Amino acid sequence: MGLLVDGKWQDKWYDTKATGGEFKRSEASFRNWITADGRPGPSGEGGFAAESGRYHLYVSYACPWAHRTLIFRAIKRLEPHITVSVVHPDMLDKGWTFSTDFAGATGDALFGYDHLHEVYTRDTPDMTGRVTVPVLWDKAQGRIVSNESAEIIRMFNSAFDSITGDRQDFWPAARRAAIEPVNARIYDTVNNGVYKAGFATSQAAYDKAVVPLFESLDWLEDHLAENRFLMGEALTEADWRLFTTLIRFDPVYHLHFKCNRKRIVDYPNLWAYTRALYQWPGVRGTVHFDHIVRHYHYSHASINPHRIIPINPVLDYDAPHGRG
Ligand SMILES: N[C@@H](CCC(=O)N[C@@H](CS)C(=O)NCC(=O)O)C(=O)O
Repeated sequence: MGLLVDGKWQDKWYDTKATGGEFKRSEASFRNWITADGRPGPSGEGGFAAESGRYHLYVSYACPWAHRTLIFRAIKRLEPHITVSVVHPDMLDKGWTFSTDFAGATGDALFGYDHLHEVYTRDTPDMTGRVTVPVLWDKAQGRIVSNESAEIIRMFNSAFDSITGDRQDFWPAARRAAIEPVNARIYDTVNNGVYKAGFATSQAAYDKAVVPLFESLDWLEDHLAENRFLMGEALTEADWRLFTTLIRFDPVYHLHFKCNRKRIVDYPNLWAYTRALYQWPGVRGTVHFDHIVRHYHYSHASINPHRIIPINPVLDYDAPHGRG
């Protein structure tokens, strides 16, 4: 784990000393948008028109943020139009790598690089910042479009609709105002909450993260008793953003990140909801438990110094969910 400083790779772990033991996630650095006609999106520059075969996605199957983009690529029928490279699950001193000695790790299909940081410096030779997945690459201009998953899923939601003919809308204009506060709470206390609990290096920082995490899971459990999805009958991006954390919770976060008041299987509604989303057409194939379990336990030496991969519960995500 490390970062780029003036285009050079430096092996450094997150510095939690300056923040009283709290893990602070940095902002993504590339924020352009693919749009149907190449006009600029809400941030960044224009010139990224939706075209079949033009864009490439770099992902880790382990990463919940990258997983969102893979889900949208699958459910919006973008698989024939956007190519993918999958990094190796081990993120060690050189960061994400393109080693292929793990089933499903593809290597770098575009440049044959060994490390993901080389993709970042191909765009910005003197880049300073973190090297994260997902990365959306424009083959036509030879540059990064975006490395912010929340925005990549919104591009995938609509920019390619006239190419794919798929008009499903997971971010409908009429519901955006209702989706935003739900996303914000889930991001802060659940998606990022598990990381804040797991990477905390003080008791106070851990407590500050883990208590709101379980308050939010209790709230979601109640909400899902009355509602099929977070926004009622409509399946939206808010559900997919929550799902990638729920699917990792029992195999990883419960033990590795010390989020162990309860497991998802202990919440009847959340557990059935997780299975319903897992069984949604196209989604199962985006879930790779081998990468998920290996990545966290093997990569975070500060949490699991002997890199022992735990046996883990056997969970049946294919069991009938009874939620419509
Ligand atoms: N804001 C980014 C966060 C992505 C992110 O933090 N990805 C993690 C993997 S789960 C990563 O690549 N971390 C490497 C690092 O921080 O050095 C997004 O949602 O796209």
